[in-house]
Amino acid sequence: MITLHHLNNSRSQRILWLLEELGAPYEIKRYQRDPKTMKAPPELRAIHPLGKSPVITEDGLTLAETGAIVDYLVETHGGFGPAAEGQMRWQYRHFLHYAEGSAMPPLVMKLVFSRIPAGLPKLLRPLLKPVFAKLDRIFLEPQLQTHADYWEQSLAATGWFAGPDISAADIMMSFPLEAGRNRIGFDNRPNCRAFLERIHSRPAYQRALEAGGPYAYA
Ligand SMILES: N[C@@H](CCC(=O)N[C@@H](CS)C(=O)NCC(=O)O)C(=O)O
Repeated sequence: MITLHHLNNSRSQRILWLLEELGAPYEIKRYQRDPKTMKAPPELRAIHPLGKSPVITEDGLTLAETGAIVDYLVETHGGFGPAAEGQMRWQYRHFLHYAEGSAMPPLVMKLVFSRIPAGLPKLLRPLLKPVFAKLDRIFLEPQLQTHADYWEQSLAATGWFAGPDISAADIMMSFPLEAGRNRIGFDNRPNCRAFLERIHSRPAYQRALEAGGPYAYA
């Protein structure tokens, strides 16, 4: 039986969703973020030295990192993997790695930049706030727009990221798009909006939400 070490309101929601899509038996061990720092509690470090979620344990295996867990679940349970042949197979691999490797870092930076000014000593705030605003404008925003344009274009052919049907690549990409809806904006990106509507209406997605508890991005 798989145990999912699930941190509330986190990337771990994707693993719950995949488990529900695959119909794999699992149990959840819950961890709550510190409401002030948003950090995971120290108990998660006892499971994996990085202390982050998601982590799964099964039969003596402890596995962290969403993409690796997705690979493990697709391989051990079948379904939601890449198309059998052709370029889409590699498109699937691309999005599996791209989601955390390239799309998430600037989205996380955007969140951090937006929070830093409020955490600074009061006297420094008026001095440093414009610095972060400028960094955001010249460094982060253009990158985020490039990523979101790429998503919009990638979804144009089929509405999915790697082929004619939903795959684990779409599950990996759900988190960047969910975070990107507010941090980048999809007003002029109908394919991204439709993707989110399509995934959010899936019964397995809904079951995963019920199992995982409050999730700010859905
Ligand atoms: N790239 C990793 C990121 C893991 C990660 O940063 N998880 C966040 C939740 S979204 C976390 O555990 N944050 C709590 C903390 O850093 O203390 C993955 O996809 O698994």
